[in-house]
Amino acid sequence: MNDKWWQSAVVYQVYPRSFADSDGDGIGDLRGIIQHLDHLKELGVDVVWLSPIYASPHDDNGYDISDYQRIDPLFGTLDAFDELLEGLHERGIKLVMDLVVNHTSDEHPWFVESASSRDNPKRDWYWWRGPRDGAQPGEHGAEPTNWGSFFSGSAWQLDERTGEYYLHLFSRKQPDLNWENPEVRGAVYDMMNWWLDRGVDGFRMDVVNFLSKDVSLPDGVVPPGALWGDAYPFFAQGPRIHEFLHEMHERVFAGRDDRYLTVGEMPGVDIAEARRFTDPARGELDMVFQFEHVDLDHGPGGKWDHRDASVLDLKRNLAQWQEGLAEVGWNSLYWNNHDQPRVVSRFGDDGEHRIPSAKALGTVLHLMRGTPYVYQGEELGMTNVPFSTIDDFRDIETLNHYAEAVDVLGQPADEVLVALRRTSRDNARTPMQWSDEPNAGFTTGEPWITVNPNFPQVNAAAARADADSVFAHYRALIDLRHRSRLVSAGGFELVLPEHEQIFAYVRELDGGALLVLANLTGRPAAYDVAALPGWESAEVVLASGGTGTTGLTGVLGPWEAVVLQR
Ligand code: TEU
Repeated sequence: MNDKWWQSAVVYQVYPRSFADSDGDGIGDLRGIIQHLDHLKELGVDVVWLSPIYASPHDDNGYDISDYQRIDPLFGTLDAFDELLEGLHERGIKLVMDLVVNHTSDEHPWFVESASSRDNPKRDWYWWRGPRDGAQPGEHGAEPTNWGSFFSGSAWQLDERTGEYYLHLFSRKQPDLNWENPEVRGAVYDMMNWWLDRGVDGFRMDVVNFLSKDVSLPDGVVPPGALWGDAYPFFAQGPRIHEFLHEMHERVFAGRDDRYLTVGEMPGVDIAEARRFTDPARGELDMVFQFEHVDLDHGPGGKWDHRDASVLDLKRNLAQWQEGLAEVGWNSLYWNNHDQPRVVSRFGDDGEHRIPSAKALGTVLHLMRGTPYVYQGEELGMTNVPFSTIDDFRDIETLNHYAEAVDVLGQPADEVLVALRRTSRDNARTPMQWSDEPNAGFTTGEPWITVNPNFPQVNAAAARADADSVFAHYRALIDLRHRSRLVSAGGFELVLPEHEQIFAYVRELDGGALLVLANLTGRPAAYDVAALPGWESAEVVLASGGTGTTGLTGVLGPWEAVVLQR
């Protein structure tokens, strides 16, 4: 594969609600982002992915869109948007928008029309079905299928007026669009072209592997102890998904140059499918977000059911993806986004070893093959949040889960809270910590969600002034990817594969090689230098421990990471 620009690029995700508030209403906005562009420039990222800023009732913080071509007044205006785009482009940074077209808001005019009567011309733009055979609308168990929503409860909502149910894989305010209908697809492609013509550089596509459903809508198997059937086989990688994504490519990107980036968010996708989605010869997507490594600490009961993931689990899984996409396809590399708890609290150590563990995790991620994504605050080693009561949470998934677990399943509230503190998406959504000023410098008003109380220690002003900070280390990692084709294009080989503490791999290209060695535990880790032949006198190009690192010593300190080149 010829080098593509995004192989040596790093993407930074901005979650606008929590990035920076310029007008004191407690909610981040576009001008707030504009005021902090130099932070991104200094970090050295190539692309910003902006989570949704479109008009929305904010049932799911903007992932419920009521107008794809308007900016929500909470965030600003189209003028402010153009200014942001210009400010980024002036700094050589591209802007990728969030594309949320598996569903709209129920307040989108398309849905309002669709719901207005059974014979409305837009009725078929969404998934409408009558009650199950013989059942009355609204009756217990009358839903057309036994599918559950990601946000608890049934995936079907009865519309009293027309006596039919509509499908919503997420909240009831996020009805699923019917991609079988060519008018729906055409309307989406027009909207995408409108944004690209305005100057944006691509799209991150929300749950894009869910667009094609099995139109017979079968019931799912109900797992033991679960309330709902498992519908995943009927909406993920559905029968027409590759056709739809290829059509989108043809209708939106094919006639343009190759400055754009497309990344598909794909919960549950496996290696074989990911290879198909990203095979350049097929003309679908540039890369995917897969979920296997961030699902490793989920038990049989799903995301709220924690199990420990070992270093072996993590590195084996990441290495499988490296090998699986080695010849064909491309992967995204991420630990964090707005849906995941903070990596330093999850796979690292957010206490004594916060800084070295954040650096070690960043190192092993960034130097693999793929395009790394940094989620706002990750470059500071931001941590999970000590939420005290259910009233501290804001996320619909979290709040609905709490209500269902406590009220329907009768689980003890304090146990459910323990799971929320560990896993809730709100851990990623507290305000960006800019400084040690009130509210971490995020807002002069009352923040929409609590600020992590560790902001006096963990903040951008302190990190930018400290040569040994997580920020400085992320800068160095990004710089290394820019400079080294070993990182952007080299092959990948796992070394010390059975080591229970160390994640180590070699990147090789044209006779040169990089060795990445990281201890992903808080205990010293000894290794056999003889198992790494040829690396004894290699040069250290990057180390998490700062200065004084001297190549292969046979032992790594707690969370120590070192990168050698020969
Ligand atoms: O997320 C899709 C998704 O399946 C999950 O990661 C989801 O966030 C949830 O945690 C599952 O347990 C995307 C967006 O990233 C997310 O913010 C939205 O809420 C969701 O789609 C609906 O648009």
